[in-house]
Amino acid sequence: MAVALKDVLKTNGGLWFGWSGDTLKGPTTGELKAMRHQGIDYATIDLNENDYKGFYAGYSNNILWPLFHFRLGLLEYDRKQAEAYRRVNRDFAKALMPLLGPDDTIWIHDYQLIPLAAELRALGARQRIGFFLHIPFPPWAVFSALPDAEVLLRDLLAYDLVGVQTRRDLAGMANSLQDGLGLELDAGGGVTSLRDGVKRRTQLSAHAIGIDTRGFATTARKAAFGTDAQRMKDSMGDRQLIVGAERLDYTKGLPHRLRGFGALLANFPEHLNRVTYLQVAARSRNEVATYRDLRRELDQLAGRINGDYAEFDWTPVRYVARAVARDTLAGFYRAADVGLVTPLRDGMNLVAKEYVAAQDPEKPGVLVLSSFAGAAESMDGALLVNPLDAEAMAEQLDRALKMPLGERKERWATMMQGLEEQTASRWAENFLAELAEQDVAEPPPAVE
Ligand code: ADQ
Repeated sequence: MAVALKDVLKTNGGLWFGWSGDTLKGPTTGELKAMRHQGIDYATIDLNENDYKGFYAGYSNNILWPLFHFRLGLLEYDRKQAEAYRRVNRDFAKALMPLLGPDDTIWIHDYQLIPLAAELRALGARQRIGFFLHIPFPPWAVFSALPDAEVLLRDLLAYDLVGVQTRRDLAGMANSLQDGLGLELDAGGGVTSLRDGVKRRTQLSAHAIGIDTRGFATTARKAAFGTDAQRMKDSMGDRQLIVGAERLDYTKGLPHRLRGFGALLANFPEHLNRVTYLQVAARSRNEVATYRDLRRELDQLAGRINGDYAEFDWTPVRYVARAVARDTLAGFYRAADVGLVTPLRDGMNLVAKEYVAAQDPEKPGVLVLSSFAGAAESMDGALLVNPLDAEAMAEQLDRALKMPLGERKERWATMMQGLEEQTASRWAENFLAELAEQDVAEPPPAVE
């Protein structure tokens, strides 16, 4: 995503605005830090520790993240965090407002910043503002669990265009707007609302994010000759390789994947000592307790499978709990016979796309993909699984490991064609083109 947005900014000009990533001990100064790096202008502000905890770790990551991923049992609501979320969005709006030109287009990203347009509108912003949600959008039956559900839905109506990843998310959002606020979609897929006397139409649409397909394929091709990929291959002998990679997050279905792999070894013993599963899981959000618990669960599961099945010369699960360099990862994808991507919910899932882009066209591997990933909507060549069903995952893994070359090539080619059409740059261009088509809301007529 960052690559695509940087390309847009380099081509069209513009400013990247957001949190600096730094957390201050004292009160936030609200001071803007400006810098120019590789042809792009950045303006960032710091957060103080309280705001970091309330806005970022708290409301965004411990309330909105589980909510939007349908995990109501993990949602720990706290009104103070809701206030911090709003306050920080207001502070961002105040800092951004003086930087805006009258004809600027503003594109806001993701769940941390849903109220930003409403806060900008309150300060008088009349520019076109678009919003893209990178994660799923649940229907009202789930979304209504949030005490601030209606407030957040109304925040969406300050945008001219709201984009989500898939048709499923679009249906979720439309359902939430309808049942939560009583708003019906018009024939063009938009809703009209009134805010401070201004009538605005908000277009809703799905724009699946892609990757830099060609760039990633080239990285993978080169990485295959690198020392990391070579060491990996040497250590495998003639065994097959299954690969998984993600942030260590409970939405990614990592324990389910380990159980699925365990079921493969239990139900299809012909794979014993013939296949290795490499899982690379970059630690993430360690300040949230659920993430620490997940780490413990994975350590136990991986240890148990290895204890049960390992031989003196074979470790079934290789589990690396850290980030690895992008080209190393690309080399691992290319070396792997199966890419195993099994989130319980995921907006899109770029690992699925990267795995396919990284394959050798002459001997491509097979993607085993959760039907709950947004990517499943467009990746027809994958073997789909429900990650909650370990036996079914084992069956699909067995099928993938034994799939004849002809079928592998056919499945890969259809997916690769899709990825070449739906790149990250195309995603950004399409979103911005649709935003440019939206009429700017007219101010109310002046009272004589
Ligand atoms: P994420 O939840 O972060 O993104 P994803 O789309 O899979 O999930 O992107 C992860 C990225 O991190 C990939 O580029 C991957 O290569 C990289 N990565 C994963 N594990 C790594 C590791 N161990 N070491 C190094 N790099 C690693 C959110 C949403 C997704 C949506 C994207 C983009 O949750 O659903 O696809 O935004 O919109």
